[in-house]
Amino acid sequence: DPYSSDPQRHPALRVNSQKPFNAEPPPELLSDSYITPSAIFFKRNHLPVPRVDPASYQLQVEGLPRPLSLSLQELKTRFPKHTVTATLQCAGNRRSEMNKVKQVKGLNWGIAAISNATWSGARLRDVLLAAGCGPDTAQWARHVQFEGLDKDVTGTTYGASIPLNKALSEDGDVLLAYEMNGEDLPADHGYPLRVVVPGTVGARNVKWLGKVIVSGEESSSHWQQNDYKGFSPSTDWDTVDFKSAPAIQELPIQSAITQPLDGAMVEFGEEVTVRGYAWSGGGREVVRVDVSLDGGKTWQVAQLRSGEEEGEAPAPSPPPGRAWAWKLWELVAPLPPGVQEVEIMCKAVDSSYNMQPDSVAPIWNLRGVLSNAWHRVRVKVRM
Ligand code: MTE
Ligand code: MO
Repeated sequence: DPYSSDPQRHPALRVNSQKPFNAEPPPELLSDSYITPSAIFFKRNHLPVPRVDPASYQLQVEGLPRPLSLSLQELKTRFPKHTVTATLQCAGNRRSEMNKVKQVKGLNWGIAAISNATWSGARLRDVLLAAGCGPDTAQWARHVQFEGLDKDVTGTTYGASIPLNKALSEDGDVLLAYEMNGEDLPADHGYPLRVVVPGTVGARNVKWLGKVIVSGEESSSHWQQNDYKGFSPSTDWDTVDFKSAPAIQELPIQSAITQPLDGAMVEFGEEVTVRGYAWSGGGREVVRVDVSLDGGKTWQVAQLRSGEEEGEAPAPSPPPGRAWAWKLWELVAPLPPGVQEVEIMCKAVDSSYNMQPDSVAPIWNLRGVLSNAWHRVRVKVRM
């Protein structure tokens, strides 16, 4: 069993698939802490977790004038340590809502294939510069490919790529991370080294990183070429042409309600506390979350939280274009009078005034990715 050396996991996780291991935390745990504890951070593995010996580990850096082979020690000592708080979201987060419209192919994620952590490591930019990346490189190179050390039975490794300009940008904050939440990366999250590409879809944040290749081409991997792309609702598996759509990089604006849960009971005459998360890709800051308790007739603006402690002074706004972390939000409001059931909905707005679509059908796609319609939960009122 290639999965026999997979690590132990937290029992609170909701398991979507055991082998490979895919799991998300219960939504109400997600909004309990601004920084998601690593143990309940969502886990998305395509393959068995490789066990990597940190003493003999070497990262290969190829495609540049001075190819490098770097030990973990060299990565930690030759390059300044940089820390970034960044939210990771799987392209398939909230896929289950697409499944309700029409069957899609993929893991049936709820609303918690998203989590927020503090990552530390060397800047990818610094490593590429050390390998001789310079003005000449931009003449021919466009992409940075990543290869994981996790393999399928045929020996094929997980792989993905990002645009070279994201990797080289001083404001891109792309990390070769060896720490998550102040500790060594856990096995499930890429020990000993992973790429963290803030603002970019989970799939490009390659774990158990073995190789970095600067190239004129995108990664040729299945996950870059024939997966993680968006299509029209009318595209089906007979007509889909994966070459016709770009690989997902930055994700669109997203928000969801983590409390109350769908189907919960609330007491008549009491106020209801609505909580959730909101995040946008590409470093676009969430500037507002609107919540409706009456099916969208009226909206109230939620309180946004971008720090750990309730009542703590809010963290200073990140520089424009570098808002990598989510905001948690809360609204306490009376229930509308005279109703037995309430539909609560939320929608977020980012700094480019991007907003979420109101319904799923117009954004439905065969792979169930980019599911970011207004999130709705129904609660019953006990009279
Ligand atoms: N990297 C490797 N090597 N293998 C993988 O299966 N899964 C990707 C990405 N990096 C994956 C990988 C996907 S699709 C996602 S959403 C994120 O890792 C999930 O990261 P997490 O498990 O740390 O939450
Ligand atoms: Mo993913």
